Amino acid sequence: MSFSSYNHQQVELKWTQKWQETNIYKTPELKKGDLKKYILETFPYPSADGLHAGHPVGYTASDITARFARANNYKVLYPMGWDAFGLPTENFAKKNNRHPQEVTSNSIKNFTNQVKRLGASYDWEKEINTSDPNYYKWTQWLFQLLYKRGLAYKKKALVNWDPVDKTVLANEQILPNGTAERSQAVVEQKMMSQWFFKITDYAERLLNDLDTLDWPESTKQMQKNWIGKSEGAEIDFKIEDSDQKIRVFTTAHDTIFGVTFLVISPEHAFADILTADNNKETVKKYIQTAKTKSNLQRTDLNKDKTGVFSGSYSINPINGAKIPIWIADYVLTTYGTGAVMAVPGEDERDYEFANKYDLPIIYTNHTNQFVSYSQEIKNNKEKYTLINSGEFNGLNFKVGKDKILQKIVENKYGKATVNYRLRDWSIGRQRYWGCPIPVVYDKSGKEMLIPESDLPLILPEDLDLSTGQIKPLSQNREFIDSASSKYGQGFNYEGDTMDSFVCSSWYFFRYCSGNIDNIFADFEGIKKWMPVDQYIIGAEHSTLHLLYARFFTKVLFDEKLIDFDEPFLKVRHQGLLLGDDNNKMSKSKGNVVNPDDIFDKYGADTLRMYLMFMGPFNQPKPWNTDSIKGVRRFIERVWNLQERVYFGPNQFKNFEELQAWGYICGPKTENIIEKALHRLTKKIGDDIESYSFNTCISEFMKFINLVEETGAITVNQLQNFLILLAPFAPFVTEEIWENLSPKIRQGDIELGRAVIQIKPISSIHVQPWPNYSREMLIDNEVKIVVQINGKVRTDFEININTPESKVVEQATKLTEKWIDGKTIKFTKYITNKLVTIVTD
Ligand code: ANZ
Repeated sequence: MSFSSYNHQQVELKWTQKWQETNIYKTPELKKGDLKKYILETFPYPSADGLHAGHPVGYTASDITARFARANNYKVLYPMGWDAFGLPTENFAKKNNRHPQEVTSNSIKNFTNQVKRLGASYDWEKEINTSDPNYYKWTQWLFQLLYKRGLAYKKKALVNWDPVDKTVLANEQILPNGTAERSQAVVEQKMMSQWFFKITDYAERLLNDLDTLDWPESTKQMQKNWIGKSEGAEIDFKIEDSDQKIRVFTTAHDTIFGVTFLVISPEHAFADILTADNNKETVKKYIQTAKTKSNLQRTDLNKDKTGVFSGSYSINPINGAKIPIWIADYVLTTYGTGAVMAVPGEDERDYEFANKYDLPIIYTNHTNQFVSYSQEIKNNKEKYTLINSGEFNGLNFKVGKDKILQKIVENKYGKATVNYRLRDWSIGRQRYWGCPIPVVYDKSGKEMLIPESDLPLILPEDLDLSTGQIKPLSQNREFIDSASSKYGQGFNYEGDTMDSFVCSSWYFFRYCSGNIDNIFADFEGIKKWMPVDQYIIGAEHSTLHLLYARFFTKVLFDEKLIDFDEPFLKVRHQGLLLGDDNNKMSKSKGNVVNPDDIFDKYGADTLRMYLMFMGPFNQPKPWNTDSIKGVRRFIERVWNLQERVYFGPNQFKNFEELQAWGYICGPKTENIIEKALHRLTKKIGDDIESYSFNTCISEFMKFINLVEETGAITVNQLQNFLILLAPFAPFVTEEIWENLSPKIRQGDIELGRAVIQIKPISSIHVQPWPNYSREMLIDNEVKIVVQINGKVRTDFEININTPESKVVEQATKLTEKWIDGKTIKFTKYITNKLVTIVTD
C-alpha cells in the first residue's frame, strides 16, 4: 500500500458523518464526584459572509482543550450555538429584499456546515439560536426578572443616535472620529425614552470580584477602566444673587483654592436659567451644536475647546471668591454632576480653556506654574506643597487633601463621594430583528410586564419586503395594537427590541440545559456544570460582553437561583488572524481567506494545525500560504508513519524479510523512540494546559523527524503518538487508528520482551491520554570531557553515574595518542562531567 497520497477529502467526509452517527461527543451525565470541564467559546454571529478564517483560531484551540480534557478523564460540556439577532442581518436583508429570518437560517446552515468541516467536537444536541422563540422566551423572562428586581427601567435620556441606521448606539459602536462604526454616519445626541438595565448598582461588585478571576491582566484592566471608579467630593457652589446651588464633582478638592470659574455642560438643567437675556441666542446656538457631537468628540478628541459665558457668577464656598459660570461641551452631562469647578493651574482641560478665553489662573502648587494634577500630582502628592490656599498653605497635597475635605464636610459645603464612569446599560433598539421587550402599556400609557404565562412574546414574521424597507417593530401597528385583544381596549405592546448583547450575555446558562422549554435553564444542570472553566473569546469582547455576562450572573445569584456569582473562571483571548499583507482581514482589502477553500485544498487537519502553528496563541498572526503547505506535508508524513510500523517479529517470515523491509528495529531504536515519546507526552500535556499550542506542533515535527531518522516505530508507540496528536488533527489520526486496529487484532503481537497493550478498537477520540514515566524523562547519557595536562582533547558519552574507574578507563583509552606512552601522574574525575589526566 502506498501512503504517499493522503486523501483528506474522503477521510474528512467519512469521519464527519461517522462521528455524527455515533454521537461520540454527546455530553455525558455528570454525577457527584466527577471531574468536569465546561469549555466555552464565543458563539458566532452567523453573517451572510460565512465563516471567516479567523473564527477557527479560537474554535480549534477550544476543541483541543476539550479533547484533551476528555482524554484526561474529565466530563466535558462543549457546545455551539448562534448569536442570531442583530443589526447587520437586518441591514443585509433590507439591502437584498429578503426576510431577516430567512437570511439568518441560511447563514446558520452555511456556518454549521463550515464549523462541522473543521471537526470540532461539539455536542450538537446543545445547539442554541438566540432568535428562536424557544430561546428568546427566556431572554424575555430574564428581562422580567430584572424588572421585578428594580433593575430594568425606562427613562428619557440622551442617547447616541445613528441618523442613517436610525437606531441608538452604544459608546463602543462609535469610532474615535465620532462616526458610527457600521453606517459611518456622524452620531448625534438625542433625547429619547429608553429602556435601561441598572448595571450601575453592581459597579462595586463588578470591580472587586475581578481580583478573583484567572483572566488576562489587560482584560481585567479594561473592565476596571470601563467601570472607572473615582473617589472624590461633591461640592455645592452658590449662584450669586440666587438660592440655587451648582453641585460639582471633583477628584481634586485639594485644588479648591485655585478655582477661577465653574463650567456646566450644555445639557445642564441650569444652562438656560443662568443665561443673561442678551446672551440667550448665542447660548442657544452653542447648545444646539453641542447636541450634534458625540461624547468622544467633546472630550478626548477635542483639542480646541469651546464654550460660552452664561453671564452669571458663583461663589467659591471655601474662600468666598466670585467666579464666572461658563457653559462648555468638554463637560459631559453623563458624568458626575455635569458640572465642574475649573482649576486651570492644575487641570489641562481647564488650563487650555482659560488660556483660550483669557480667564484667570491661580496656581496652588509650590512650583507656581502649571503642573498636571492627573498626570503628576495625583501620584506624588507628598512631593507637592499647597500655596495660595489660605490656612492650608505649606501642607503637602496628601495631608492637605484630607484636611480640606474635612473642612468641606464640617461646613456642609459638600460631601465625600464615589463616582463610576459606568453608565446604566441602554438596551432598547428601534429596530425589527431583535427580541421584543415583554411589556404592555395600558390606555394611560402605564407600563406593565406581560404575564409570564404569555411568554414568549413572538416577533411577528410578516414583513412587507416589497418596499425595500424593514420597518422597526414599533411601526408594525398590527403587532403593537394586538395587545388590546389580549389585555383590553387601548393596550399596546412596547415597540423597541432588545440590544442583541442582552441575548448573547446569558447563552452559556442555556447550554447547561439544552432546549427544554419550561424553564429559563435547568438550574440543577447549571449548578453542576457552571461556572465555565475556560472561555476563549476575542479580545474585542473584553469589556461589554464580559461585563454584561457577569452582571446577569450576579443578578441570578442575588435571586438565589445559582450558587456562584462569577460566570467565567478562566478567560483567554485568541490573537487576531491577519491577511497575508499583515492587515486585518477584510473584504475591501481583498485579503480574506475562506476556510472552505482551505478545507478543499489542504484539509481541516492542516488548517487546524496551521492556525495553531503560526505563532503564540494570543498574538496577532499574518496568514502565509507557503507555511500552510508545510503543515500539509507534515500531515502526509504522519500518514506515512504507517509504513514504518513494526508489529513485532512475526510481522516477517524471516530475518531477511525484516532486513529487506529497510531498517532495523532493535531494542536500541525502540528505546530512543520510547524515550522521545514519553518526553513528548509530558510536553504536549503541559503545553496544552498553558495554551502554548505552537510549541506542541514543533514537538510533533521533531518526533516525526526522529522516527524517520531511526527508521521504525512500534505499533504501540504509534498509537500513543496518534492519541497525542488527535486533539490537533482529529481526522488523520482517526483514520490511521482505524487502519491499525485490525492488524493488531490479527497479528501475533508478542514482541519478545513485552506484550503490547491492545488499545480498544473504538474511536481514537475516546481513548485515555497516555501516561509517561518520570524515569524515561531523565537523560541517561552524559557527556564527559577529557583534559590532558590542562588541554581539552576529546569527549565521549557514557551512561550517567558510571563508576569512576570505568569512566577513567574509557577516557584513557580514547586519549592514548595524546598520552603517548607517558606515565600518568594522577587523574581527577568530576562526576558526570570531566576527566583530567596529568602526565609526566
Ligand atoms: C477639579 C479638578 C482639578 C479636577 C484638577 C481634576 C484635576 P475622573 O478622575 O476621571 O473621575 N469632571 C467632573 N465631572 C465632569 C464632567 N461631567 N465632564 C468632564 N469633566 C468632569 O475625573 C474627575 C475630574 O474630571 C473632576 O475633578 C473634574 O475636574 C472633572 F487639578 O475637579 B476635577
